[in-house]
Amino acid sequence: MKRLFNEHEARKVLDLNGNWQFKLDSENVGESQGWQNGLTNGETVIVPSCFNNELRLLNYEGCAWYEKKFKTNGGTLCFEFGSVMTKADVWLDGKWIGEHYGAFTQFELIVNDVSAGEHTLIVRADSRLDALSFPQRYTDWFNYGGIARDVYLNELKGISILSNHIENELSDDLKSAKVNAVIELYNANSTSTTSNVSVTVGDTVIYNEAVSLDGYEKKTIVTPNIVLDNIELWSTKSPRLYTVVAKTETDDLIDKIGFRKIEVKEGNILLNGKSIELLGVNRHEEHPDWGFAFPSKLMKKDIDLILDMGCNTVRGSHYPNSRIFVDMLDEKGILLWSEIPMWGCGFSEESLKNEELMERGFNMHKEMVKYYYNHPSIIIWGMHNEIPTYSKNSYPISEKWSKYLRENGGNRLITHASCHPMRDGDMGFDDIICINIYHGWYRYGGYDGNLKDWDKMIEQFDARRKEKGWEDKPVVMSEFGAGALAGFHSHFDTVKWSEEYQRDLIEYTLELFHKTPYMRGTYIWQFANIRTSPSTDLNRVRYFNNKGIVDEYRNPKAAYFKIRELYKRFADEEK
Ligand code: ADA
Repeated sequence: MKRLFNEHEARKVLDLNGNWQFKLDSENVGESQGWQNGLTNGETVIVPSCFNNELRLLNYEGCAWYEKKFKTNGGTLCFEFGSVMTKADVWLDGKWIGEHYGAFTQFELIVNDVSAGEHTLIVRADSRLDALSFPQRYTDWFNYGGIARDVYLNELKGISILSNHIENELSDDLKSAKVNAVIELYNANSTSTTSNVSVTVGDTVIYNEAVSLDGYEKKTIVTPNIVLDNIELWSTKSPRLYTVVAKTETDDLIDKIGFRKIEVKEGNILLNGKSIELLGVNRHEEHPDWGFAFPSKLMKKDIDLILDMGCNTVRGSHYPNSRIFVDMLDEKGILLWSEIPMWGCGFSEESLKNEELMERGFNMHKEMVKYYYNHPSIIIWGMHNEIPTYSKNSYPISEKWSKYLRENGGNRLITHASCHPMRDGDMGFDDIICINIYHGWYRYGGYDGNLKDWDKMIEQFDARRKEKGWEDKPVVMSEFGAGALAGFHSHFDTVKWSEEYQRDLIEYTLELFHKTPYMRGTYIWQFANIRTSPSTDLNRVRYFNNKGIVDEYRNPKAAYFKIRELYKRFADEEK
């Protein structure tokens, strides 16, 4: 996949990005008309991209077909897709080779015994949202479609490495780490094969053994624990990364890891044993000109702005972000909250009882853990956002998912973002309690609709958490904010949509949360304006969610400078 470094030196990888043939299928008739055998009268588009950024397709939701011709040496091929929005079906030379559901995680399809020469790869991307989709039809971001992240072709030879997780546990004094690898292997030969398999972390070989697999067999090996002494920790101030190289006689996989410990103690969040206040923003990986096919240069710019504002963390709302973006966070020492696209209001109480739908969500968690496991920057797994957690239907889901993430997700804090703090039934499963509320912007029942509502809420929630015995769980304000139309100013601090109103609301709330002893972090909603969907009834002004601290072209609004002042002061106070 596209990373900040090459994942392979030994393996032959072909870049399948660039020109593809493209054809719209608004009636979904392509398969019955044989488009899987080849597209006629297609037009040329660039992959990766979202089709909604093509002329005339601004609001299109539905199927679109893509075709790419490529040459290969043949043998066993592994097609690697960074993200197809939302359902993908893939054909090779007219033969269906697999499918994938879910817009924001990568997937691979392996095909054996392919002849050398030219071949045709066809992808149908279906962006429709329905009762079984994540998110559901009703959502607050634009539902872009297409092949939004990179596509690569890997030629697999002999025993190949599909994935490699490095599990690690730090000693109490944080000076050494117990490490082992969980390596997923695949034999690309049709006959039984033996190969040496080795794993190196930094300069230390932690595994080096011969392994045998039957023809086309998949096998996962868990290597014994090795203790690494004198390790350097990964932290926000000194994000030390170690290179991990897994090798067989015919293949390799390179990755980076960091050693760090995240935990909660007596209501505090501790990174490497030291209390940290999370100073963050929510960020969608979206831009009106590229949709979710977000260019790496812009990721770098977002990170520069986020650091300039004094943030030490980002919430990847509301889905797994590109791996290369997470690499950048690893490198810069910025903490990340990663979650699946289970967006609130869209999910009804009834939908939580739909087993097929919930199985999809569970699978998305498994994929998120699979691909993002090694990134040290990810300190939080978010289960879901604003679903009806007051209903008994969400309880078994949060119970199952939190258990899975705790047992399989490495050293991370588990949470969900709740907009029902006073009646949420699932907070007991969380390591940190996360609250989304917009007092001063939206009006909530039982509140007056002004800034003073915050003080009342803080008092009420304090009483609830004490009554429930949740004093040890730090509370983080995971969403709050106000809309502002860039360039709209007012002398009156009561004029909503002005830059001043947004700035003053954020100043008020940040100061208040910072001085509230049980609160240990803030994620302002949101970093940049985003496009929203005209087909939902949210009726967003300009069809944008305008709560960005920067506008959609990354120009700062007045709040930007206030946040920079406050976050820098808060960070200094922590020292
Ligand atoms: C919710 C939601 C966000 C956004 C926000 C808003 O909290 O989680 O995605 O929609 O509200 O702007 O109202």
